[in-house]
Amino acid sequence: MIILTMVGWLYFIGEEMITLLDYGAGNVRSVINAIESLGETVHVVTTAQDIVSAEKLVFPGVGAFGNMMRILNEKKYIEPLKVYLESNRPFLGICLGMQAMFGDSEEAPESSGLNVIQGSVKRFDIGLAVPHIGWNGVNFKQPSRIFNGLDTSAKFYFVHSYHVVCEDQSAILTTTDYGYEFVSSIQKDNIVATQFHPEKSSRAGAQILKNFIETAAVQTEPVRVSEGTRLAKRIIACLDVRSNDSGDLVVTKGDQYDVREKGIVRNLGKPVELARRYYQEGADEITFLNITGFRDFPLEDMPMLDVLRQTSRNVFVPLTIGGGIRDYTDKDGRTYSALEVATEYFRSGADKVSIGSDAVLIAEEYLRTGRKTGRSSIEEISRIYGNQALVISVDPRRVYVESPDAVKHHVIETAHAGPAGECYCWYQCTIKGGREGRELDAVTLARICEALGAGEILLNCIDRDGTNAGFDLELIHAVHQAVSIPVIASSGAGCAEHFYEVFTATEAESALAAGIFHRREVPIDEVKRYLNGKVEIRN
Ligand code: 1PR
Repeated sequence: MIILTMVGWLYFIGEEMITLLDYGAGNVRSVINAIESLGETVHVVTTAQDIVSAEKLVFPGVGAFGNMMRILNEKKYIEPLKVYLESNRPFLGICLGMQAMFGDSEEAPESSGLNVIQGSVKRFDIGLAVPHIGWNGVNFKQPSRIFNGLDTSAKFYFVHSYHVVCEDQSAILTTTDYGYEFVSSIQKDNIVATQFHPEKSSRAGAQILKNFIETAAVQTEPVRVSEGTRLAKRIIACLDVRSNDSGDLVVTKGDQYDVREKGIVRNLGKPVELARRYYQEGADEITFLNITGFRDFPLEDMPMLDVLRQTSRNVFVPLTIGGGIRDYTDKDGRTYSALEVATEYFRSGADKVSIGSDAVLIAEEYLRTGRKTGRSSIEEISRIYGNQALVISVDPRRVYVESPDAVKHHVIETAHAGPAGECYCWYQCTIKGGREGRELDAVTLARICEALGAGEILLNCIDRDGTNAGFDLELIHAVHQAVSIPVIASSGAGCAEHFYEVFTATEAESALAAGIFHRREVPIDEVKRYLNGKVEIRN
């Protein structure tokens, strides 16, 4: 069937498939993978005509609002999108793809949105960590077929600093609570859009995508009116990856960052297989750290990109990758920017990237000059992909001092006295996987990185890494106090009680572990069973 629209666009409705609008920023691979895992074929938009001709259109907005609208304008996709939306064919907007439906956004006041739903986009203004990252629930406000088969306790993965303020009350499908109640999905006839990421929301998200695809499904009434939602504490599995001495890419694990045992790199399994296992056991996120990235340039280390591609085909929770994100000149003199490395990671299936060594050097430069250049990897990546996509991985080591003013760094009083009975310490930043200590403390680093655009801190601790002695609560508390972005507590988990301890004694939004999961000492589902009823988690 061929249809001529009022504004002259021709479209024909042919074989049913899902059309996906990829405007070239961020990770759309996971959306494609999630839809394909349901047995559907995905056609990626390459021309404006593809949008107008689509049967069912999915728009996974990624990155920052201003950049998204600029690219949509440059590609001349705005008019076709409006034509599509007016035609009332099935549409699913995700995250920024939902925000694009509105008139404008505080994130980029100079850019206009599509303005098909009345309202605007505002930054969270709350006393909680922003971005809002993690698994939260929804309060149903109207019937919808999109939530068929899901109960009111389902949680979905959010990662955003801005949310819509929907003036058209009839378009509000769900709300979510984070500091206050905000609109987490909208529905207007066949237009549905969610602030959360169905493609990263495990089985609950797959159900939403299935409901979107099966347009014949009946509307369901909300089972009951929910009484507020709560953000879950996240349990993250971390895979330190490197080539072993035979050149195979393996998951390894350090003991205070020393990954060799009797001179041989520990081999704890294959990255893709382990990631899949952790997903099935209930990990809320998976992090890969390419631990030799500081010396092996990741774009020459293609197996790591392949690990991401393969993992994102079967693992539908967020994937973070770190290691080697920095400017680099190869042996032929070709220069790559940190942004290019990050882009390659995103396009291979990463949802977030993490920067370690380069962040320390950037913060040192900032302290020296007192000004932002706008060109550091932190600023460039967060500008294009949004700060929610950028994690800073910190590798600090405890240094004891006798008094609070013994050094110019951020010193804390500690309950665990040093070897000479010192009651104070600071946390020295290191680079190159702990090999080189710098004159910078972890609290100052975190503060500067937040100011430059980082969205989350992955807080390791060399002293605790691999010890099973529990998280360094003093370090976590000190860094969390200094920033308003979420903090991932890392290093030292030895039992399920340690997770309870870190979530109750500190404000950490999530906790990461490696060794106990790799060695099957305490599986993820056991940690969750222990926390259930004591701490808000995703079941
Ligand atoms: O500096 O940007 O190239 O990034 C390199 C990345 O690799 C950094 O994020 C750095 O943390 C990481 N890394 C470098 N060397 C090592 C090493 O172990 N030799 N791993 C390393 C860091 C620490 C944690 C670990 C937790 C939990 N690994 O990620 O997973 O400590 O372990 P546990 O539960 O067993 O105690 P760049």
